[in-house]
Amino acid sequence: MKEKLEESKEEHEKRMAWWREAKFGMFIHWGLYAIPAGMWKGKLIPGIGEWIQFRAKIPVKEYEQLAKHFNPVKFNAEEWVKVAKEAGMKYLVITAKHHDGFCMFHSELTDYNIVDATPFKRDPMKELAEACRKEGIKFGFYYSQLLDWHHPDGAGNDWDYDPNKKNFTKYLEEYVKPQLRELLTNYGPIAVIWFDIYSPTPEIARDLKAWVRRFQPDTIVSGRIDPNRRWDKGIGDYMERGDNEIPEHRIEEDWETPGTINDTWGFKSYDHNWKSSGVIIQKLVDIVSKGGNYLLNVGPTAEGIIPEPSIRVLKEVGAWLKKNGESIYGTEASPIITRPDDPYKCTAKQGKLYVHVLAWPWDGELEISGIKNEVVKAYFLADPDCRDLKYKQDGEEVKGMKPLDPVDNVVVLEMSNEEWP
Ligand code: H79
Repeated sequence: MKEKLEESKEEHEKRMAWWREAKFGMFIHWGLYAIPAGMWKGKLIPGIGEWIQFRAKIPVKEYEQLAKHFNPVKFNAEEWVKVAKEAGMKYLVITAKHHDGFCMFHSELTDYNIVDATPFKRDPMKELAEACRKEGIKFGFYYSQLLDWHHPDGAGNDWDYDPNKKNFTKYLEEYVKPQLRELLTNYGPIAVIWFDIYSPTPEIARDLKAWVRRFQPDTIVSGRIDPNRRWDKGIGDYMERGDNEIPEHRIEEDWETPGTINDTWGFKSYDHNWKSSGVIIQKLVDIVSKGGNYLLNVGPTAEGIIPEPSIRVLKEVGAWLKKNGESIYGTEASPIITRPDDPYKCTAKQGKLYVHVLAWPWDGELEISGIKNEVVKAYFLADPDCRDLKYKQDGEEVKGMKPLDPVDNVVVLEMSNEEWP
């Protein structure tokens, strides 16, 4: 392997600074799979929508035909980025190439890309990169480095190609790397390259990471570049949890949970299992209280529309964040250990503990323990007047507070000095 990489802790810390502040990002899964949208030849294909080619074992020659029908005339980059911005999301990661191998960007390496193979002929990644820059949203690419069901040497498709005849090194050196070079040189600053499951060996993972660094040293590389499914950071810049998986406890390292609003990443016409905004807010709080980031997915249609139920949820989350964002952005994980059945979760900044009360106790009085400092004021974050909440402090216990909001009442406890938390 040719690429070598040595870098200091300072370089790493500097690279991660915006990401640690951001907490909440938009994931976008968009590709040819949005056309069948979970149905093939009249049959419902179970599972996540972007896996349809695999699940239905659709031959490349047939699946390729979808490109001729991909014409998302309703796509509007600025509208999408505004949806993310209004939701309070600070970064956006979109599928440049998913496992089906279709390139949603203009590539010189293959004609199997949105500019050369579709009637649409535009490069939506260019438009999104530009819109993100305008709106101050960080922009990143998802890139499937292992699985490619279209490329004869990519992994995963053994219904068209004989696995014994595949040359993965050739795919990597002559296809993946040049494509990464395109993504890292043609679209301005790239905040994240989101590699998915998993590089075949640690050597390949390190080589790919160094390859990314060569073009944009500030680009954050996702944890799934690592072949080990272990949860420690490993080769990427941060730890990526499993899809929709939230750890039980606080984790000291940087980590992220990618999540869906319904049960699919790529659009499926009949997946109506939408989580409510309340559930999404509580997941965001849970993740941030444990020190993580939440990368929440939308799966736009083949016309280029983000499904209306997603938009509604995101608007409601954004409205909550407008009032309560101080308790999310730039916060630290909870200094108090909470158990899954505790009615509250915490985030913190110097001198302030944000107590997210997810379910106000039935008797109507909140009790918080483990407060290792004197509380001098308590109020609801959502209250513009910061009116005093009545409480009693008894050692490490603070009790007697009554609720305001049905979903998450953020109570701010201001400390007498900034030594804790
Ligand atoms: O991009 C999204 C997924 O497509 C991708 N990661 C997120 C962010 C992903 N790649 N692999 N996986 C998820 C694991 C996939 C497992 C399954 Fe299946 C795919 C379960 C059902 C379909 C494997 C193939 C087991 C059954 C069929």
